Amino acid sequence: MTTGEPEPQERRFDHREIEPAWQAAWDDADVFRIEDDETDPEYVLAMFPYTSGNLHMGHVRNYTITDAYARFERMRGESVLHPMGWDSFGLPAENAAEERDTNPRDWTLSCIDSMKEQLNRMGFGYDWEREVTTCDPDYYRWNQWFFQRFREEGLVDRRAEEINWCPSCETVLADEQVETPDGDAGSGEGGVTGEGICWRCDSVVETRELDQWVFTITDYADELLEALDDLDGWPNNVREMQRNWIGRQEGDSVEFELTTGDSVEIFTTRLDTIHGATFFAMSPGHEVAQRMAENPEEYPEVAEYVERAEALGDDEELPETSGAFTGEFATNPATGEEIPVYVADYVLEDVGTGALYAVPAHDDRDHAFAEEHEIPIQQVVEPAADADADPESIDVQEAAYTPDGILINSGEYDGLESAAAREEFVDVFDGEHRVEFRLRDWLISRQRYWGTPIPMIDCEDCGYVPVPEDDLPVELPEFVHTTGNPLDAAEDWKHVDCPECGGDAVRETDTMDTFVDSSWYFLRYCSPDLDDAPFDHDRASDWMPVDQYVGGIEHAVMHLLYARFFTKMLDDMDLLSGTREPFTNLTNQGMVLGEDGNKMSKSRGNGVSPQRMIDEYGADTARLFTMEAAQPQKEFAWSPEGVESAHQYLQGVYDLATRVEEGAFEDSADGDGEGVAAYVERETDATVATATEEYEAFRFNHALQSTRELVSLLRRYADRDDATQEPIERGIDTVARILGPVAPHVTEEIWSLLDRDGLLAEASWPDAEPPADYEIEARLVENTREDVRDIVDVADIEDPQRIEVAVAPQWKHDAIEIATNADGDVVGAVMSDEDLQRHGNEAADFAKDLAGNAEAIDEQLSPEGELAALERAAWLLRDEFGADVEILSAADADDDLASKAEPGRPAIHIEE
Ligand code: ANZ
Ligand code: ZN
Repeated sequence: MTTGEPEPQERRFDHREIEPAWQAAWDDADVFRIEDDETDPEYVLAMFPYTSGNLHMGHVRNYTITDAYARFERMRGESVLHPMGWDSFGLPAENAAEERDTNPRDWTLSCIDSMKEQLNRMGFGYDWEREVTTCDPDYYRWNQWFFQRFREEGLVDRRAEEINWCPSCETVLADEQVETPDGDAGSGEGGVTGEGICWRCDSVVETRELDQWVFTITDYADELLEALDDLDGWPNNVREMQRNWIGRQEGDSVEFELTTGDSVEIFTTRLDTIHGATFFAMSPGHEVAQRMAENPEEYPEVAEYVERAEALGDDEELPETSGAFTGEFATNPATGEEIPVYVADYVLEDVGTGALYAVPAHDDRDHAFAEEHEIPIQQVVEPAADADADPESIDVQEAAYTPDGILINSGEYDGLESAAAREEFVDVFDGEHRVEFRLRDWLISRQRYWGTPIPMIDCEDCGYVPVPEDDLPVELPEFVHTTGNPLDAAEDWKHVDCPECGGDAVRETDTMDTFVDSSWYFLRYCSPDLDDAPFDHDRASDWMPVDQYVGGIEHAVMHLLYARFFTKMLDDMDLLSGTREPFTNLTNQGMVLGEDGNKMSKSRGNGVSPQRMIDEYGADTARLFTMEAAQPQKEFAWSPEGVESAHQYLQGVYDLATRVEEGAFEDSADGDGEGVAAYVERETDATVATATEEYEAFRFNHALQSTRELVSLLRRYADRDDATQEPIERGIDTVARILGPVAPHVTEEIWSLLDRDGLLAEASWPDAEPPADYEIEARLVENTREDVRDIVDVADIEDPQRIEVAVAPQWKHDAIEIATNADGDVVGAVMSDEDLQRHGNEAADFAKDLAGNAEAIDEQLSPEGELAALERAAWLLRDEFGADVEILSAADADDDLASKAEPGRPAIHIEE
């Protein structure tokens, strides 16, 4: 800056003006549009929103991440597919329609309008020509089409399932429509087996068995599980959650004879322990237990226990050790002993066969149960010779010993290893080796209006007949306000002629689970308007899989598993070629917490409205703040100071750009000024290198931090008399490009101030040549500055006049080199070097210092390198302390001073 003038006022941008203007400019230039003939673009995708009508901060964070990444990739020359759409079916729209005297369609479309406007105000760059809306018949017709194709492939089944039924409304209720008697709406509690009441009429809800449609996802259980191992781009916790959900268990089933006369099949993963079975247990839902419960005269305790178990809500359970003795016994086929039979809630109905033999000596839950019910504990496995545990130290009366080992107390099988015993026992006890999954088939029937009608027709004579392809889509009829399912009430819609015999028939009135919609929307983006197929085979095969998928952890299991399942089915049906997995890389963004550190919520009143943020500070500030606050995966708390700081920072960058525009700096500098300029250039290069690496690694906050450091350097430089146009202009140009993906509007404004061609959104990412040895140099400079501050501080120097900085001589560098390569005897190795011997005691002392911490020695620059680096940075010391600064080689420095210098740690002398 030229001298003597008064400090001009900071120039500020007005986000209310520039943000809409740049959004319009991007739109006019079709920046975010991607052509159909593009080959394999970078596919960047955020989970599409449910159409609640309101964008919340979680959305803002999610969508800022993908938008920033998409813009970054575009600047790097990639063609980028970054689409958006609406997950727009679902129960809340029906509720809203009931409350507001409208219908789900109009309600949903108005929500979409308002959310789209909010997204656009955030400056997110989507290819809106690819917008996908799941409640649109042009979309959901393909759900129906898939249903028919899957059915042809044998992947659709219809079977009896338990559902909630309101006897007075005469309708099926979703779990969310069942309330607890004290009015806990939508908790799902009291569903199916509970004492729930109907949300509409307060009648007690019954359970009924109704036939429901399922997709047989279990056919793919093995592949869905195994392929997780190769999904390296996914977080481990998500893969683990899917593994648990699929829950593969390999074991054996064996029949036990009961004194009731039943022959009951059990499932075990530890058939080797069968000789140690001291009781038998089955779940309250097991058919034998159910039969007993229906006979309270003979089985009063079982009847009472089963009733208690059935009264539990979905996420309630009885104590782990609770159970009822049936009075009956089972014969242990291994020992011929009679063991007591219990009904116990810890045995789950839908795992294995719902019955087990229990071995308290080798299973924790069985052990706890045996202690409570005073059942004998019999050890049958002891640690193998090579195990960590000592056989003598095992006391199974105290605690179960659960690992595999060597059989004991097992008659002729003593001495066998567990694994070998399991293999042998399957034959001996006439069992069957089985692989069991926890995963159940996917029940897609929903007894609701606002979803995709299941395209089947029920004919008295022909049974279920598919709606012919030509008649698709089966569109939803007008919504009517009714107590039951509006589809049941839609008489005109419901009654049709059977497509096969022409006789009287009725449509299926169930609609599909909305997870069907989200299982393939990412494919529809490839060809959103196609009207003779769900998506273009070639294009989808080329564009898929999604390269970067970002969304909430709440979708770790269902949505992601269903989408994987769909992709595999479609690939097997040749609708895709060679795409077995939909999402290569997955990021789950962390939560945005309220200022108080709690989850944002209406009831706490700690929410922050994106609307208000945009009005007050602008989209750029909101985006920058959320991206600076933490790495995408981490949660962070909202902070008004953080928002303010982000805003002031952007204003500062803008102000500096206006000074560049005005040409407020010198054309050229000489001497000192040249060195300073070189330093700024080097820092600019280094920032580019760091930012590139960090953006690639999805650590945007690190990139933004180093950009902030560059900006503060540029501002300090700009305040110098010898500041020249060129390094500042290049610096600001670079900052604009690096900040562009995160704060796209103000950086466009800067771009145009700098008089650059075209739009920043379409400009190239800065070149990323990292300066040689930058890290080492930065550390040297930082340490030296710290040391000077410390000395000034400790020696209480008020006005330093002259600062001498001397770098270490070559021989110390040589000594370090020898020390790092020495095995053990560092002093010996150093002192056996002839050149070093010449430095006598000084070298010996230095070697002793090194010996203490040879491993901890960092890599160093050469003495010439240190000299050059410190000369470049000398101006920082000069500006900070207002003193003359002299950087000296060891030879030029005073002997005393030079002798104190070490590589990486120059010696410092300060005169007052
Ligand atoms: C006898 C046995 C002995 C078992 C032993 C374990 C250890 P993990 O291995 O925990 O994943 N099981 C079988 N059906 C069950 C059901 N419906 N509900 C709850 N538990 C059930 O699960 C496999 C074991 O869980 C099986 O092996 C069975 O207990 C129990 F020393 O059988 B085991
Ligand atoms: Zn018929």
